[in-house]
Amino acid sequence: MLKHLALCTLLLATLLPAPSVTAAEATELHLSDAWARPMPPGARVGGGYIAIHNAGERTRRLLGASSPRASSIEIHTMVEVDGVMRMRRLTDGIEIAAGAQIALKPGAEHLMFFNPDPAFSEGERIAVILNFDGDESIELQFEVADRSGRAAAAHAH
Ligand SMILES: [Cu+2]
Repeated sequence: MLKHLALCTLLLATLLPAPSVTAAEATELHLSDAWARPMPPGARVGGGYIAIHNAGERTRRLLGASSPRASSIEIHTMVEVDGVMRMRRLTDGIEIAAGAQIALKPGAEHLMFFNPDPAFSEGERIAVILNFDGDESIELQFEVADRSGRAAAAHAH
């Protein structure tokens, strides 16, 4: 556990040159592997993915997100409807149990960026603010990966 926490802190330090935490106390939420998909020309939406580790002792919730590069961001999941996978908005956000790590990833929960202009292109960084319960907001950069979906910012851990 300690090793994991240390690694998370290290990744946070690497990925976030200027983390801003607006909560009164230091965050127990460790964010890593934040990346977004490059968008084909003309696309109106883009997908973003991230791992969130709740190192605290109480359940937390990701409530929403915003970015200067999108008109809005929704939290989506994928559900099967009549044999077809469809996206569905999670209006209550995503719960992160105490001690748990969740991963937003392709084919599962994800952030949906609406109307990025210009479209996300490989190699750029997208500023995003994630809003959690308890009035906690964390700003970080999502790195746009190559088309294979492999993020330069991705670290196995
Ligand atoms: Cu979506």
